This record gives sequence, C-alpha cells and structure tokens, in this order.
Amino acid sequence: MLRSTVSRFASRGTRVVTQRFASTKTLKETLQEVIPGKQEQLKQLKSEHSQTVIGDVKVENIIGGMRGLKSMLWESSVLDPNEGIRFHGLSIPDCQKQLPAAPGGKEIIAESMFWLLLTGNIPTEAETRQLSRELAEKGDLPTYVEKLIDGLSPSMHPMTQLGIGVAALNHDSVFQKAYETGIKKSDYWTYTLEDCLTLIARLPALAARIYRNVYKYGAAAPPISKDLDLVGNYTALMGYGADKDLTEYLRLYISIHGDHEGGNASAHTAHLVGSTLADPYLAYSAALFALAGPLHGLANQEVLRWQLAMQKELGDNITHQDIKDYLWKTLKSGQVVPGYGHGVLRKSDPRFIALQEFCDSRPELLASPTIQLVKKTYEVAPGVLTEHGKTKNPWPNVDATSGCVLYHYGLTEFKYYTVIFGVSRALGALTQLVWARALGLPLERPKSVSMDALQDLINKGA
Ligand code: CMX
Repeated sequence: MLRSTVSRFASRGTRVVTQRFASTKTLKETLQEVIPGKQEQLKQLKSEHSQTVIGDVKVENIIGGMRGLKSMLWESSVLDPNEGIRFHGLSIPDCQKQLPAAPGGKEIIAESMFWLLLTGNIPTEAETRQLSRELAEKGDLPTYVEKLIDGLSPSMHPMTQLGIGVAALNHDSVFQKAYETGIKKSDYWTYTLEDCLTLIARLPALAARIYRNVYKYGAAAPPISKDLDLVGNYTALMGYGADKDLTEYLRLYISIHGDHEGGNASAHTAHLVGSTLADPYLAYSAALFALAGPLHGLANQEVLRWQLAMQKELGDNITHQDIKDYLWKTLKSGQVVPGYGHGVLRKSDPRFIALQEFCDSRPELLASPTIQLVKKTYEVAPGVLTEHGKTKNPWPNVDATSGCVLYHYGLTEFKYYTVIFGVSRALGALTQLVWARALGLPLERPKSVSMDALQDLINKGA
C-alpha cells in the first residue's frame, strides 16, 4: 500500500510528492534513529580519549603524501590493505548476498548500497524500492543546468562538464538557503541529506546528458521512469536501457565503487570542502575534479587506452611473453602500468575480483578479446611489477578491468568512463558529508611545515 508525503524541502516551489510504502521507514527516519548513538560514541571518545596517542608522525608521512597517517574520521567503510574494502564491516561478497537487487536483477543496486553506507543497516526490499522511487521523482534536471551543459563544447572533457554541472546545481541548495536564514547546527544534517538525495537523484540525468551531447550529437533522452532504479534509469537515459547485462554490470560497478574509505583524493576533497560548510553540490564538484586525475579516477580510461595500444601493436594471439615484453616497455619508458598498484591495498582489489567474477559468469564476456587480455595481463603483470621492484603493490586495482567490460558492451567512449565512476563515488562521499554534519565535525585544518621547519623539528628530536 502506498501513501504520499510532500517533502518540506522541495526546492524552488516544486512540490516533490514521495510515494511511501506503508509501514516502511524512510531513509531519513532510519538515519534519525541511528544518529544519537553515534553522537554519543563521539562524545565519549572526545571526553575520555582526546589525549590518547594512537601512532607517531614520521617524516615519511609528511613528505610521502600522508600515506598511512590516521588523521580523519570516516564512518561508512574501512579499507584493510590485505582484505580490501568493508562497508560497515561487510565485505563485497557479504553485500552481494545481503543487499537487495533490482526487480528481475541479481546485482547490488546503488540504493541498497547507499542505505547501508548511510545507516549501517541492510535495507528491506520495500525500503530499497521506496528509495528508488524517491530518487526517480527527484531526478529531473532544472532547465538552467540543461542549458548550461548544452552550451559547453563537446570537445570539453566529460569530467570537466560533470564538475561544472554539479557545481551549478548548488543554485537550488536547500542547505545553503537554510544556512542563510540561520538554522541550528543540530539541524544541518537534515538539509544536507536533502541536498545529497537530490544530487544523487540528478546525477544520472546530468551524466547521461553529457554522454548524449558529446557522443550522440545531443540526441534527446527518454523521460525518467518512476519504476526503475537509479542505474536502470541511467543506462536508459544514455540509450542502453535495452541492454540488461550492461545495466546489471553498472549496478554492480556503481555500488561496489561507491566508497573506499576517506583518504582517497576524491572522498577526501569532498570532506575537506564540506568541512567549510560549503553545500553538498560544491563539495562534490570539487571531489569530481580530484577524481579527474590520471592517478585516481582517470585510470580506468588509461587502462583501456593502454590495452588497446597493446592489442594494436601485438595483434591477435598475444602470448604471455608478448605481454611481459610490453609491460617492460611501458615501465622502461618511465610510465606506470595503469590499473596496477594502490596507495593502501597490498593484494588484488576485491572490486577487481567481483568484476572478474561477473565476467566469468557470462560466456560472451569470457570470449571477448579485451577481457581475455585483462585476464592474461593479470597472470603476468604482478610478476613483472615485483621484479621491477618499485611499487609496493604489484596487484590489480578495480580499474584494471572496469573500463574493459564497458568497452565490450559497446560503451566504447573511454573518456567517459570516469564520469560513471563520478556517479558512483557520490554514494560514499555524500554519506560522509551527512555524517560530518550530524556529528558536528570541525573545519579541517592540518598543520603544514616548510622543509626548514621540518629540519628544525628533526634537530630538536621532536
Ligand atoms: N606501474 C609502475 N610503477 C608504479 C605503479 C605501477 N602500476 N604503481 C606504483 N608505481 C611506482 C610509483 O610511481 C612510485 O614510483 P616513484 O618512487 O618513482 O615515485 C613507486 O612505485 C612507489 O609507489 P607506491 O607507494 O607503491 O604507490 P603510490 O601510493 O605512490 O601510488 C598509485 C598509488 C595508484 C597512484 C600507483 O600505484 C599508480 O600510479 N598506479 C597506476 C594508476 C592507477 O591504476 N590508478 C588507479 C588507482 C585506483 C583508485 O584511484 O582507486
């Protein structure tokens, strides 16, 4: 049974009527129940342990990009170097078993992952459907953003366009407007949550519009369907709605790539910018520009570029020795092998493994020359990178395969791949933004030192 509620945060006079499944709690109501416990936990940590020492700061932390330095709170996930990511303690296989899928689908969907990240609870089927519906109802882009995006040059990188579009959406930020009118600190999170939901809801329409403008001569997209989940709508808006396998792949990819604790460049940027009380649109657009760097989110397009160049140079029937030689050629020319290595992980990335298992369950993917090359490279690259001796982690990360599967499915425009990552990472980065406001986390402001100041500290034996 459905009943209707009108969101009190409906922006710009638009009445957003959310269909609610009777007896089902909304995401906000669930979160409201969880917040007091976490606030109490933080209060206790502050009052009882503020001065407890949990580690040292070494010179290598300061000059080495703060690797390994435990210096920020991040509630939704923790990354273990050997086990990989866990979302509120759940591994990717746990999530695959427990989180609701789309009707008729098998893979995790963004809504169930977002619910888990935000509340720490597994949503029911009905809660997941209700959230899908709420997002679909909020998913249309305002006309001013459509016009802005349509006015950008198709030759501008899709990630630049995505960042611009997300920043422009802040025109309707309910947090910003409420802040201007003077709201209580304890209410920050409710307005932030409303903005985060609207932003997640609008990302598919924005990202798909960019895709159509850049690659399909601005062809019109179908309307958002109230009966589809977020990713179902995203593929439909891009023009791939009929491809059920691609949609299932993207559901999995977008869910498991949504959060990777807080220190990675995009998540950390969202947290840093959000800590100034910038609204979620501004915080997440900043994160997207961090994601656009080749050592981070752009790696998925780089992997494919590298693989295709290898395929072109080596032709058919590529042997392990051919790949070995090609890897050495890459390394000797001073380049990194894209898709391998990681700032924290020290084993094969479980996200890589989950995507490989998706391929293993589909004969047509196993027969794809691109996927076969990913598999063969995996058999050779860790040995070569170990012999090369530089990287601390010779194993593949998620990007070693993510773009190659998209390529097989006909989504061949690899400059677009990081945009899909950008749709995904919103799940984790925006979750933390809500929690940062609910917990009243302060403005981030670490101490920097010059090399002379560092030398002085060393001399003093500090
Ligand atoms: N190929 C060649 N050299 C590599 C390498 C790779 N795949 N990975 C690391 N190295 C090198 C580093 O460049 C560094 O060299 P220098 O000492 O000359 O600077 C050295 O090995 C040590 O690096 P590290 O401590 O093992 O790794 P970092 O934490 O510095 O970097 C990462 C991590 C991901 C940037 C790096 O492994 C890399 O550039 N990989 C390829 C790009 C890639 O796949 N990025 C996707 C990351 C996934 C994500 O964003 O989530």
